[in-house]
Amino acid sequence: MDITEARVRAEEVREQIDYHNHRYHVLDDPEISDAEFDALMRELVALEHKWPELRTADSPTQRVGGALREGFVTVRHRLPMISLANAFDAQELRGFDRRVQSALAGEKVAYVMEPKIDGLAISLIYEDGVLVQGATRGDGETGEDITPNLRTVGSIPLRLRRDIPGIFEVRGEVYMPKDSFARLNERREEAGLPLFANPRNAAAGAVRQLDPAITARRNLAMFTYALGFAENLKVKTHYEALELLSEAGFKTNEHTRVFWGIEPVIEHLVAWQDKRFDLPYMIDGIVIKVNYLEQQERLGATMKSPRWAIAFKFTPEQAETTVEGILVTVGRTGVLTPTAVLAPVLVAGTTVSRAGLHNEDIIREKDVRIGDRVIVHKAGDIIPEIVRVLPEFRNDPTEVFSMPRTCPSCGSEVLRPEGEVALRCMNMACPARLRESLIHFVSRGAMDIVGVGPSLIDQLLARDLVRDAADLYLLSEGDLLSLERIGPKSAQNTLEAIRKSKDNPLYRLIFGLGIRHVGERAAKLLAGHFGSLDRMACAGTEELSAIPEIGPAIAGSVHDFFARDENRKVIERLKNAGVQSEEQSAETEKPLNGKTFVLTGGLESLTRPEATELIERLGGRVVSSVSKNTDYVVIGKDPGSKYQKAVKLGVTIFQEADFKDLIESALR
Ligand code: 0OX
Repeated sequence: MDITEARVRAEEVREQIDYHNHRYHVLDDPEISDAEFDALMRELVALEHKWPELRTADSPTQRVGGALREGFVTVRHRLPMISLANAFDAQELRGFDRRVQSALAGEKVAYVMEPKIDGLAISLIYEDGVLVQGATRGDGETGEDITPNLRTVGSIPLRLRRDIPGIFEVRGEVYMPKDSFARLNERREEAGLPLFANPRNAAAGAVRQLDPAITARRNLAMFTYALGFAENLKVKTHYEALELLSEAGFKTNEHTRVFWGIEPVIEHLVAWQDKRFDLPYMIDGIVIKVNYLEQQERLGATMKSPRWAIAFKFTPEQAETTVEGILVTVGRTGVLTPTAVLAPVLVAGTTVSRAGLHNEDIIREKDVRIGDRVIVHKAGDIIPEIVRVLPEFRNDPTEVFSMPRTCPSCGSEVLRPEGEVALRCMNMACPARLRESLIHFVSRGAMDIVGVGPSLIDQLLARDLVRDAADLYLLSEGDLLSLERIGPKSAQNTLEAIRKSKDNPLYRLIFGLGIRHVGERAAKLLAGHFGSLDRMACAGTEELSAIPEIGPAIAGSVHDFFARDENRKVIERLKNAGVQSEEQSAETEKPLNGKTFVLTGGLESLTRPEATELIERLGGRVVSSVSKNTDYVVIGKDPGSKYQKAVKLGVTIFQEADFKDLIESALR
């Protein structure tokens, strides 16, 4: 391949990546697997690596990296980013409508209702269709330039899908989906870091990272809801503006509706009271906007907010209940976690009967005591928490809660390691720790052993059939049949799932071992670096912390883990049981992974079976007929109708020489 061909191919791949990125992040309707998407990305990275002059600012490869910065630059908004006035009940909405009507001399008014996303307002600027700047709202006049961070957000197009020349500004809200927020806080709790109170704070923290690679991992998204500075765009209504945004490749909210007059708007609000909890992102109200832009212009704005829009704010969902007890459990790393047991109460759509108290400091700070009346809410609509105690209801003398000084499971003394907020049971053989370690080992992100869950593990422990993870691989059918509620069929399935897990990729085993601070991502980095558990076990902290993204905390705990005899023994036994502890030449690493080829005509330098063998060895697939899903058609002498079809469908065509180039560069 020469540079001219590479340029054409790079653009082709970019178009495909943009297309699939849009399907995944904006339409929520992917057409290809992650592995196929990764393969496209790798092809583009390879092309841009070989010919750096092909790298463009709007290339999808620019989403991931970005250099570390020292601070943010302030930018002035072309048009101020004003905020919305609030309404809290139907009467206030009717007041808003009266003001609108009287300013428009009683004209009929159509209103657009859209969910009010609880995130951060952002402005994006495109120049001739390419994203050139992304900034925070700041004080409305000036904000901070956070372009490299926003480039990592999958639902923000790096180039527009519609031809819009000149300067084009859009506005919207960057947010963190509820499930990403919950996972982030879980990981932070495990690492002993302070938790985010809600998805908005978590998103704010993510976009203000000086290292865009961190933003990239926080899984942010963006809804756009308005045009900013946009000349020569002929739209009459706000709703049309949203349609235009959607065509240009932005994510707009699917729950947007238009109503004539304020009464239907008020009626529709009722449905939202419940519906909001079913959304995968947090909303804190509904925005109501006058639909006709010409009417918007006549209404204008006050110093603070537009007269043509208002935010109906939901009252935050809180409920009152009683703390019936405080339960202390022991996690797999030995951390003692207190949880408040509550009299069941309905909050944000579900019944809540537990609330995490995190650690002793937080219990002291909130002064939660058994028997207290408390206000509860759900952080990010999902995680139940005690907001505050109502001390006025404390009548009987109550005791300040203290964490136990011994482990509630094994009775050994607990310690509070220096600089940590958590108490820990240090006994490696503690039954509660063992139980949690096993549950973690078999869990989905780790060894993913379907059918082995907490209740089976409890039974296996109670009967002394397992004492560590390696014992799972020694279980017999008879062992399983001796347990309650297990028949021959389910025993067979369970044994099969256990057996299958032996061939898992190495990172799953590393993650499953439950080494402190080693989450799924660190496990992948370690597996990628060492390629084998034995090599990893021999590494010193220096080598470990030299791996990009592996900090001293992870390096230290990996080193400590392998220094312990009992851990080395379990690993030896896992290996003896046949569990893979080496990285296999992973599917995902093959250069032609996910690529389909069609061969047509006679090849001169190699036979068909040889060509097929080469393609398959590199992860590709050879199929017999050409379709729009075919990646390459290789043509030899006297190609048949497959060649015509490839031309018609626009599939990339390789002459034999190109094909050999591709194979050679892939084999290197
Ligand atoms: C939101 C949201 C915020 C544009 C004109 C005045 C305010 N958080 O979802 N703001 C606006 O509108 C801006 N719309 C929204 N949907």
